[in-house]
Amino acid sequence: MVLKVAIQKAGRLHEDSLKLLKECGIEISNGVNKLKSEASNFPLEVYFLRDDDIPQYVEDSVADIGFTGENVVYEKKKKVEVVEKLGFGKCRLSVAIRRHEEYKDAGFLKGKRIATSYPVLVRQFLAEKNIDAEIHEISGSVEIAPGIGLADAICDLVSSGSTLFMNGLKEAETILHSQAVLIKNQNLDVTQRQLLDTLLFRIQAVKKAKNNKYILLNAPNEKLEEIISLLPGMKSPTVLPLAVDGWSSVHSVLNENEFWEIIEKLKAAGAQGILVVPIEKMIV
Ligand code: PRT
Ligand code: ZN
Repeated sequence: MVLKVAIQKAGRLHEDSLKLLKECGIEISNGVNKLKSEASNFPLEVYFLRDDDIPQYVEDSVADIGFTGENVVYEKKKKVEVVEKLGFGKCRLSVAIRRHEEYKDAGFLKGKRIATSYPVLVRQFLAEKNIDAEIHEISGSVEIAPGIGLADAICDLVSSGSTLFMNGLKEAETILHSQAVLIKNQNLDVTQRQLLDTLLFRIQAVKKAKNNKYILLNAPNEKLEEIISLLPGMKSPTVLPLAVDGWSSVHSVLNENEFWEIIEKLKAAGAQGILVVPIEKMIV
């Protein structure tokens, strides 16, 4: 019995999807040019597909699970379940208009022509706002539509914003925040579910490790109490005596979000020789 996973064949999610599997200790034999590949040390088969097709293949049990963008999952409306956000492929689906125009709210779109590759999500957005507008579905290069007079506005994926800028457009409103997610078929059997749980356990350990850093520092003993109070740690920080009298080495784990703030406070409290080390896996 193997678990069949669908990942993007080529494109923005391909490398990160393979990298995540690798970080989970899963070795995929090369052969990206093939449709299918196998893991040598985990009961996993990898199918390389177009991102847009992945929800359909997972719904139809051609693949048991898949890595694809939330934008694709919600646009395609297939019967699949989102199991886990994967932390890469981050972008947003936004309405954009010509740079010199003013957008106060979605009322701007009333009676306008909107070009997009996401007709389902745009229609849903317009319905929520109670706005009548014309949707022009196009499959690529949506950002050139206003320039050639095909549309008054667009709705497309944005990450850095440079594509919009280069086409004389500006982002007006975000309708969806998206990232790569793991989706699963709704009818997995017991063995498939067990394999998925094993994979998920590893994915979560990798994700958690990425959001945390291991920190080591030296502290004068009279400042230890204050320094320890600044550190969360997994349980509590580790404190070891240094070879020099009156000093200790303190080890702990810090979350990325509060990292800089705590480092500043540690320095102010007298911590020295602060080392910050990436964590590879984190199991709590
Ligand atoms: O062949 P296949 O169908 O598999 O690939 P594709 O061309 O449809 O998809 P691809 O590889 O471009 O994107 C795959 C997934 O990556 C998307 O479904 C999103 O979930 C995610 N993603 C993240 C993005 C972006 N960021 C992104 N910036 N997908 C597309 N873009 C495009 C956007 O459409 C626009 O043209 O990049 C341009 C904007 O980028 P910025 O940086 O200029 O703002
Ligand atoms: Zn695609």
